[in-house]
Amino acid sequence: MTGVEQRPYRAGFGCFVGRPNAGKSTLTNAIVGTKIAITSNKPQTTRHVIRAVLHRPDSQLVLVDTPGLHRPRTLLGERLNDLVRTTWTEVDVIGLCIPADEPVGRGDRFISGELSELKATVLAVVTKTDLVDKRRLAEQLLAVSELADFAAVVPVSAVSGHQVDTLVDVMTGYLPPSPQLYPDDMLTDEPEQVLVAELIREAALEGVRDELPHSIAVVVEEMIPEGQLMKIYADVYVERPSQKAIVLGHRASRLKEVGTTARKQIEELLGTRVYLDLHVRVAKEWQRDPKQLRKLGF
Ligand SMILES: Nc1nc2c(ncn2[C@@H]2O[C@H](COP(=O)(O)OP(=O)(O)OP(=O)(O)O)[C@@H](O)[C@H]2O)c(=O)[nH]1
Ligand SMILES: [Mg+2]
Repeated sequence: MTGVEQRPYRAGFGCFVGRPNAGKSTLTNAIVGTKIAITSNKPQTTRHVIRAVLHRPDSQLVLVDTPGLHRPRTLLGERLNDLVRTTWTEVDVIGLCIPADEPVGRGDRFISGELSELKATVLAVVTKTDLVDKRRLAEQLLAVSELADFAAVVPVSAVSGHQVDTLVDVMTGYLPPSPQLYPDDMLTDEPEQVLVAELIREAALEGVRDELPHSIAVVVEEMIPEGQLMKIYADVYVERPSQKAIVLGHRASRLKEVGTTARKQIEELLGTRVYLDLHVRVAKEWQRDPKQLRKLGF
């Protein structure tokens, strides 16, 4: 024996859960080092289950980004919560995300109660530590650790990068010994059309308020490569004509801005020049309509 311990290769699934806006998607992106999930300061930004893969020489951590768990008010809300709960039963390690700058609340208690029933290892992640001072952080760590019997409590900032590697080390430690699950170069199994639609939705969420963020859905109808150019045709759905007017803006000026912002992001993602054609359409009350939900991919 040389005294050097041979560590087995580990691979498995992890996910972050927590209230809407807790910072789950931002943290997922920070860990894999690429923008895979879109983020915004509006609650309930994430609507799909997105897998993002972190490759290390001795491990593979597959992070499943899920929507925030919330009290559903629509059929869409119910579907999203179902997605979250299904994911919980399929992962090895779960990080319950609680922002450092908000008091531990009923929502957090409710979620941590549900998690205690699962077979996965549950740890607490105190997010957005860059927003508070040391004293406040210490208080929050204490409050969070009193919530449940967590395997660990890890403070982290996805924005400054503070402790992101530590969190990965801790999560990886709870993965089972296993062969590699995804090929070396695979960052996500999300189809390109969906990633593109999400980048458009992220741009469309910028600057809109109240109910409107929830009413926006985006579907990429076509992506046609033409030489060095990718032509993309996409529909932006809203629920009412009045919302369509807001999304368009005066003489379609707002939609133009959305298109410009999204196009830059898509060009970065695809590594080609992009021509982006956006149409705004009304799909009446789609969040409550099973047929329309299916059409929009839920
Ligand atoms: N200052 C700071 N802001 C953060 C950090 N992480 C996330 N945020 C911000 O918090 C907001 C919500 O982040 P998201 O990652 O979209 O949150 P989420 O939990 O995925 O939200 P849902 O998908 O709606 O459930 C965004 O405005 C982020 O920029 C952080 O570490 N520091
Ligand atoms: Mg999210």
